[in-house]
Amino acid sequence: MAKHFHLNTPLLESVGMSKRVGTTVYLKMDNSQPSGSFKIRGIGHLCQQLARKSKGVVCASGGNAGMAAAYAARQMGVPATIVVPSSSPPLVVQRLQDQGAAVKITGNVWDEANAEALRLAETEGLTYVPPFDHPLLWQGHSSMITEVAASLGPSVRPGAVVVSVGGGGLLCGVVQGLKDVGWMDVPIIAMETVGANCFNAAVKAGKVVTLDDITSEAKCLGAKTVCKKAFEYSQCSELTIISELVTDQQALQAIETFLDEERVLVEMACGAGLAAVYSGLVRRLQDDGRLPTLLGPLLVVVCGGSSVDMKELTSLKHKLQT
Ligand code: PLV
Repeated sequence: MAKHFHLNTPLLESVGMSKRVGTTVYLKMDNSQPSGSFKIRGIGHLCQQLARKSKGVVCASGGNAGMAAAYAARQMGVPATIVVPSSSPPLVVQRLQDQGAAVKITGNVWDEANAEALRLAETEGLTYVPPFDHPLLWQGHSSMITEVAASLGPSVRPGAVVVSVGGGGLLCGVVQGLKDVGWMDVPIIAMETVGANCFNAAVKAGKVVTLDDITSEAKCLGAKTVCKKAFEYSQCSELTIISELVTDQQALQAIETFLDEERVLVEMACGAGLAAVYSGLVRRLQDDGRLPTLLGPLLVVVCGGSSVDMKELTSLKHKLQT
């Protein structure tokens, strides 16, 4: 069996983004992972550790954690059941089935699908695969930063890192990776959309809180409660984590600009991160003194995502009227 299920992804310089920010922007292209997103790093690692002899895995997902679990399970010859909320577009269900998974649609948002996945794990004796809240996931995700450090070489370090936050697993993995390579002082810009803002709400409240509902179209950011570890990191004085929000319209515009300029289609969860550059947020943070005026290279994690195609993009444009 392969050592890892994930790939060492390209680190590309973006001319268009660099022009906008006024510093070199590097894109970590995790959209090109097998399964379509960074999720395979952590989930592949977790499945290799916990599901080798499993009679089956079960994962609740907005889509991409499920895609990664289904991919890893197929590689391991283990059956996969993925529970998705009804808010996930039909194309996600199709793609999961194409990956060989049995798909169950339960509840309206991820938290409800997760309750069903936990129930199935219990009653059917399946291995539960969490999408964002587990140390093995964070360890797996941290490989992304180790790869970036190797690509950039010892003389270059990022001025800041941009990530999207759903349940906070990617953020925790990035923090761990930054620690591993000695970049703990590099500021992280943690991006969410309005209406899928559980991390921002926790930072503002000074404690983990649960959102009433997910009203954003970025359904893969749609956990109602951020994981405890991500919140703890936000309170850690050795780290600088800047929590910021964009609107769905800004995330969608970012997807379109990214498609035009980089010729890559990503979903809303990733668009939220890209919007940090395209909406002018990074520049604003510099103007406000929250990031240095002379900023070192900006690292943007292109987390990817399978919940998008041209039809879905058109439907989002219609819904959000951009
Ligand atoms: N998506 C999870 C959680 O959904 C899922 O089930 O697929 N970018 C993309 C493309 C994602 O799919 C996700 C998470 C994130 C970013 C955020 O990662 P997280 O959850 O580790 O903060 C509810």
